[in-house]
Amino acid sequence: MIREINFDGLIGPTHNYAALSFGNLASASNAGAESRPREAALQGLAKMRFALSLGLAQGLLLPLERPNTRWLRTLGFTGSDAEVCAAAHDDDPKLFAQACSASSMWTANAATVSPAADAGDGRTHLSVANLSRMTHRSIEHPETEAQLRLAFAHPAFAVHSAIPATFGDEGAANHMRITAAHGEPGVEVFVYGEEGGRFPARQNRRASQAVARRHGLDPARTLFVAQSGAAIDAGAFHNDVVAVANENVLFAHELAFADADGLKADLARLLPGVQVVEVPVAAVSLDDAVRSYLFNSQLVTLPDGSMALILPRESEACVPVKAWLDVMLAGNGPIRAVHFVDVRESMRNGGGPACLRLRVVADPATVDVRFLLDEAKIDRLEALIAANWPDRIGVGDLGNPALWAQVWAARTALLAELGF
Ligand code: SUG
Repeated sequence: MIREINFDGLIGPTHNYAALSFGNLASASNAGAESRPREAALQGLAKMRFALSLGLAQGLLLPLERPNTRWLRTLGFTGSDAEVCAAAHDDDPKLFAQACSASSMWTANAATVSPAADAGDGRTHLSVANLSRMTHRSIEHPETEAQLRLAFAHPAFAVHSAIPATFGDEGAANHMRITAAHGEPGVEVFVYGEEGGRFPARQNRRASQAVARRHGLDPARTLFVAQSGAAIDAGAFHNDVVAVANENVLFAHELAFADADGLKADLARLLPGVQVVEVPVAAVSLDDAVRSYLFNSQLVTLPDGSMALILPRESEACVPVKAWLDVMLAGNGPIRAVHFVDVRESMRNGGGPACLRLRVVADPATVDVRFLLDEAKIDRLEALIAANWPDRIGVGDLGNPALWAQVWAARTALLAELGF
């Protein structure tokens, strides 16, 4: 049966706060804070467990190998893995922090996915994102690609390598799909940023166009729309910080797009049943939207056909956002329930519930079962994380050889547990 599967990134044992993402306000403001990798991974798993309890299909992607000695070797460091790490840390602590980042947890940036119903050849297409605008993220794509080729090896899928780094591509975080139902043909909306503001625009229009071309999308049902400069300047480094779509519903901030009226008119023309739930700036400022991550929520269709939002707790704590949600629930719009989850460790690096998952519309029977989750597997993963993930990492700890040994062993234990 075709359904939406959420593949969450299992939060890796090197999760830390190194302030690597310029333009991501949470990442910058937590520079140097002590992280809790074990807590972070358990929070992520609790979210996955909650999604399962709602009757949704849930998968996972694995943390990448960090510290990334393969990358450091390409930069001239030599010797054993520990020698490579020690030399890199001594020579260039910032570079070494980039090699240590657990940023692959944010799988909304792993790839852009076009379901089979939209693609010319009837296959589900995944284009691995190059993430070339941030050094620590630009090193994810080779391992991400290897993993996606395993998970989606079935002929129902086509996995494409990252496009050339010249054009920044940040994956599904800048892509939305509006459709009557997940398995039906949809309108794909690619959102890009224009340079010239105070922060980098991470998604390039030509990257989006290349992905659409490679996926064989119908140009008449594909839209390319610009993010508003005001949203990027307020810290919306990806479109999914100010908008999210699910089936026929687009949930967005009034200032998310450069031309919101044009987008709404195009959607109404292409999919007459579309419903736009727009939050006015008068109710929630862009600053509050970015601080609370209201739109970085998972908008999901439950088995009874109704829609619910899975939001970060920070949305509940933000007074104007909570007030707006209460008014929304009292009305008769398409979103009928809200649930708050604790993903604080990820949030402090700018990653909310939606950043942590990659949506793939497919038949779960065509996915490598090692990447799919059930309650029993979550139990086993929780025990493994409790036993192997570091409790805390301060930025000063990244140079500690005992930490490298612990995190490599933790990942090896994870791969063995999952049968890799
Ligand atoms: O790319 N943060 C990530 C957060 C990604 C969120 N994803 C989506 N919006 N879909 C980023 O900026 C911070 C890492 C650090 O500073 O240590 C970081 O990479």
